[in-house]
Amino acid sequence: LKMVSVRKQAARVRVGQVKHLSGETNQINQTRDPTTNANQNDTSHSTKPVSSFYHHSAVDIAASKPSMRLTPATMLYAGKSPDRSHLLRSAQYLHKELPVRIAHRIAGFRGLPFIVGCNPTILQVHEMYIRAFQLLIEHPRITDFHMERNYTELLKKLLDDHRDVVTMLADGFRECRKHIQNEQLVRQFLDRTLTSRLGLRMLAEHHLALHDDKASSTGSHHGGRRSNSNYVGIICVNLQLKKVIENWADFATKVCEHRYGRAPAINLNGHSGATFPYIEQPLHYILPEILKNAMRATVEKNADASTLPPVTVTIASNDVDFIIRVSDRGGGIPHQFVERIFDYHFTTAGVQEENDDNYDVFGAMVEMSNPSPGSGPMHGFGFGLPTSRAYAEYLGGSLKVEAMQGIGTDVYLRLRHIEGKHESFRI
Ligand code: ADP
Ligand code: K
Ligand code: MG
Repeated sequence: LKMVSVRKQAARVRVGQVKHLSGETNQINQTRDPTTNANQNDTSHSTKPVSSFYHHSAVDIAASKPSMRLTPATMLYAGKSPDRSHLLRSAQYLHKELPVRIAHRIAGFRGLPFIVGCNPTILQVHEMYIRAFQLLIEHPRITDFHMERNYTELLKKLLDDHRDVVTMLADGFRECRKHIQNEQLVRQFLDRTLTSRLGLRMLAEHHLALHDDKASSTGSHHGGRRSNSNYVGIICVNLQLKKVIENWADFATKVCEHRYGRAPAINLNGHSGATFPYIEQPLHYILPEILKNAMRATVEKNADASTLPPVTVTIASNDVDFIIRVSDRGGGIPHQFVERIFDYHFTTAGVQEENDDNYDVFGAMVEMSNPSPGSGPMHGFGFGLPTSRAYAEYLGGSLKVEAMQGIGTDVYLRLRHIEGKHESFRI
């Protein structure tokens, strides 16, 4: 009982903290909250104070419900109908599902140790989740296409508002790490929050993309990247893995050249003709991180050599999964670090890197569809490997690193096929 009341007290203090941070004395008015630009021009939704949701039973009720994760196959087959009713059904599913998932995340923030939950940056993200929850549950049920349009606009806005969440969490946890003894706690919270975010964004983007499918099939042109017959929502029905890898190899090469003045070649072999249905999004996160790591190690290890040994990417695809191996000759990973490379924030990047003006967590990750080489960082946040592994595992796969100290490193990314022999993953 004592524990419970301590928790309650802590929660109350936290509410006070939010009020303080947002500069309001009585309540946080979402349209005037200076700590975030969310909802600033939004007049269509109620202006209930965020703080009211700290005691709101709606969060608890939603958090007690299980999440309904979809298989990509379900998304694929539910993704087309001539009368566009699939758009309604998709929105109705999200309308039910998103608040549940967000409530789970809010419960995660509430469960953080007090000293961590108080961190201003983490508190700000916590607040963004509450705000999103509020907007989503207050949206009326979706019964017609007009409502569906409204809802889609809301999704777009939320995707945009939450764009920097990973950066903010990385900053926040870095700031309060000195107070945390329990590494496992950080890992668990970030793994869950980041993978849940990946799932949420994939679902929301899938819904938005279903609209685009329609637009392109009626003849409007589409930036050239998506050829409409290739996609159902975010699912590419015949993904050419080699092409995706090549694109990110180009990107990583440019980042590497920008940082070091040169970059190793990247060779591709194995099943380079493999084509299958898959979702590109997670690859857009994982591939640049692995490739940048391999290139960095290669350049730094061979600083005095006139030629750089190439990075070799090997593809294997079978009826269960596909595997991408990235091999470099960057000297491997020193024994004393091997256990730590998957810790969030662990990096061997120097202090100098941190003072770099380009220091910005995920140049590549945030702007995945529109990367701007040279603006993203080569390394330095220590998020590349843990985030990539969490994403791979979320999708029923794995990420393994095998270092040959003195020679180089092999990274194995294994992902399950959408329509493979084994049970599919769920989003
Ligand atoms: P960051 O790249 O920001 O340092 P990562 O999580 O991507 O963070 O990697 C963590 C650390 O693991 C790196 O700082 C580096 O020391 C080590 N590492 C990762 N990949 C390789 C590799 N291919 N070769 C050697 N060391 C590596
Ligand atoms: K790391
Ligand atoms: Mg990295």
